[in-house]
Amino acid sequence: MKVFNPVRFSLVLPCLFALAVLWFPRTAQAQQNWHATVGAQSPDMGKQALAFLPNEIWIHAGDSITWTWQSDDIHTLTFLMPGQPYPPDFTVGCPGFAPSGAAFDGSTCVTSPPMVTGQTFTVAFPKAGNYKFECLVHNTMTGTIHVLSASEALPHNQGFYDDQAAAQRKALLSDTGQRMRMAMHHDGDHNGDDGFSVKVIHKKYVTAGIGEMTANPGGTQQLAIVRFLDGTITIHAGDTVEWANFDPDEPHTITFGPDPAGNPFPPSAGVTIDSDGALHAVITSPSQNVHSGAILQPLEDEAGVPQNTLANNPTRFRATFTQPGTYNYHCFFHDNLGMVGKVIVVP
Ligand SMILES: [Cu+2]
Repeated sequence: MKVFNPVRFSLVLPCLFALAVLWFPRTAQAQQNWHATVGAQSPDMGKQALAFLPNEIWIHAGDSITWTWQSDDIHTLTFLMPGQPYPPDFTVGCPGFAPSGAAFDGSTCVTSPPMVTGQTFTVAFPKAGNYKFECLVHNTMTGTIHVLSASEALPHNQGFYDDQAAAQRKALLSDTGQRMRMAMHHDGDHNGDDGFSVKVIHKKYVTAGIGEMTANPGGTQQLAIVRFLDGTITIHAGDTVEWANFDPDEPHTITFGPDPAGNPFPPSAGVTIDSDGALHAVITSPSQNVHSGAILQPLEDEAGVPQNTLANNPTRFRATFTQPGTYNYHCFFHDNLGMVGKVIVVP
């Protein structure tokens, strides 16, 4: 019969504690889970930070990162294979979508599905390397993960990245200055009665989105104001309204009636092109369905790639209203964030 020995047993617990103290910090260091965020927005959703916050993180091989989404504009978190072409359609993934917890080592692409506020996605990084990541919906949203070997020291801790994310979020969402002023200058009735302008067709202007792009060593981030500025306007029958996009990247549409069933980028039938390249529709009734198609800034030209022209990417849409009435419109891409407007046509 085994006899209970109080002296020897009393040594067991302290020894276990000592082992735990020595062992747990090392495993935590060897396989740390980091946290970062995807997107951010103002309370009214009108300002969207199209950004990974922060967008540059140093970790050890074997660590993982959990991203939490913080906007109602959709984003993906995507690691393409180095050199892989940027996929043309985010709905099909890179191709396909990975489950949360997937490992990325550069040999196979890993992407989350498009996600919104509150959703999370974890990626594990088993192999040292420098990995670019991006959003398949917004190609101006990029970042870099530096995966170091376990023997190397890391430059920052989680607290640093939390502070950096907060600072970047604040900087992006409060950044309205110059573009906002330009847009206000752009708004209004430039019909020539100030004595300076050339006499032009009686026309009113609406700003369809404003944006600003910024960069840091980790990648690019963007503010997008997904609003029609002075989007509710009153005009006379026969007047023309011009919508212009001031965003470096985000497409917007001016859509009267239901959304088009298929591809939202081309305009609906009957939309013509003015001699200066702007799209133009004539709207004769509040029940008429008219879709501008996407108005957006042409992408930057790259060496060896055919020039991106205004013909492929109109930045302006005009509509001439012939009859009095109330004409509600919205942006195909951003009406869920509140991007809507109204043209009131009086006799
Ligand atoms: Cu829009």
